[in-house]
Amino acid sequence: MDRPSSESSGVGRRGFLGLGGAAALGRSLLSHDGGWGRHGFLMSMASAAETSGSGAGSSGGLPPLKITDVRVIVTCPDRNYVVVKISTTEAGLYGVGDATLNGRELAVAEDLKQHIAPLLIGRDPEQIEDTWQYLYRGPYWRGGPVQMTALAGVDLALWDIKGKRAGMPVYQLLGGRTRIGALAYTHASGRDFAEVEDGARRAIERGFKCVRAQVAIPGLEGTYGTAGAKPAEAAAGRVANMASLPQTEVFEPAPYLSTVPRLFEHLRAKLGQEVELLHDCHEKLDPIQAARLARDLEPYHLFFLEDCLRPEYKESFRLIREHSTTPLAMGELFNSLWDCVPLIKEQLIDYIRCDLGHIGGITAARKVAALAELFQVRTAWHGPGDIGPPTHAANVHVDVSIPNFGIQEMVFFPDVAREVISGGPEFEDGYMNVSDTPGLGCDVNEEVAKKYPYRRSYLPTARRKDGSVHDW
Ligand code: CS2
Ligand code: MG
Repeated sequence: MDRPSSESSGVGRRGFLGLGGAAALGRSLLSHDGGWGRHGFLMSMASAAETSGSGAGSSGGLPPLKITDVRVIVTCPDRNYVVVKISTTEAGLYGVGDATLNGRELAVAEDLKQHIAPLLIGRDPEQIEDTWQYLYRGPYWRGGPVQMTALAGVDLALWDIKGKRAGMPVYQLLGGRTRIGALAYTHASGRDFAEVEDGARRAIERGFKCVRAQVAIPGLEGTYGTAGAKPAEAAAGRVANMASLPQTEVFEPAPYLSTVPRLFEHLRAKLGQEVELLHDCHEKLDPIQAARLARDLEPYHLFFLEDCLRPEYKESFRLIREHSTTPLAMGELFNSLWDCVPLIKEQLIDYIRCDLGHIGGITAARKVAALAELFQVRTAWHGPGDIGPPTHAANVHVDVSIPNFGIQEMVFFPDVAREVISGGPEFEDGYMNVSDTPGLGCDVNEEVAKKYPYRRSYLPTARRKDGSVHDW
């Protein structure tokens, strides 16, 4: 079946979208005599070659746009990052996204290079939702952290392009500001309570109003979240700490469950009530253990207790709720929008903390945020050192444009990382903010990136004292 080109039909994909709706579809079908039924039209919708259409584009009379190149930059300035750079037919107009998945960087990079880039060349970069749906549902094998991280990298780059083209920061495209900045938290960790207290005091002096506290558990080597006396941002998996094979940490619930409430008793006694305190369990607990911890922490009024349970056990949050009023947060290991639904609609959590970089980017996050809004759940997007500045920027663009923002985790990137990936949100007096630079506000220097080739690295794994595997 011959497919009329958009030039010959005069009603290309953009023309259809510009007119909008069924009336335009009818007109476009009627404008062809013979040989071009529904299938032909849909082929036309899908055809990369026809995305440009003819005449004026849909963006305020700007000419149509096509994707010309998708570059995947894997670099290790301080730790590994995967950057997606999407170029367009407009000279100098490109978007920068982040597709970093700690420990599986090359899997995402290959997915992007081998499977996704060919699908993007020739597409209209302004059709973000359509591209998201196409990449998510199109391949049949949907979901999973690798594919959703790749999709997030593309999504961020496309929002960046749209913002640059519109001459607006992305938060404006999302509906404009709802707040002056995003309340931020940082990490304080240490070998004992005094070290954690020192870390928290340093954070407070720096302007933070909210601090996540983790302490080493006596008798357990290298407990998660503790990095000696170093501030977390200086120790969060940098190259110097990377092992070429995973390190093994030891975890036992009994000493953990008895130590953590005493840590917060200490911190409240020394720091007072004003500072907001948080704690991350990192999916290590069974339901009844999590319920006990949440109950034991009640007197210390945490901002939230994070990721108590493994991501598979959403219904088990009911048990914690039955026993405690400590606010709960969950979600950094989710990679599907549908993971969020039961927790939100049953109000089993207070904060949804997906990783925008692993759940499909801004297009996914704004749906999660909107669902959460309807159930009085706030956002607390994952903001660790192992996702790159474009994802941190995306976090804050969403944060400052939604009504139900809660809190934003953040890190200070080292200078060497910023040499490669510049821009991103800034911290000031307890809040994160983005500038009014059009797009997401990040850029990548490909030449400098080449100076820092990929280095294989793994997150640690955990075992119980009896040698059996535990969740990290
Ligand atoms: C942590 C992360 O930030 C957090 O809440 O759980 O730092 C986590 O350890 C890493 O993202 C894992 O790579
Ligand atoms: Mg966490």
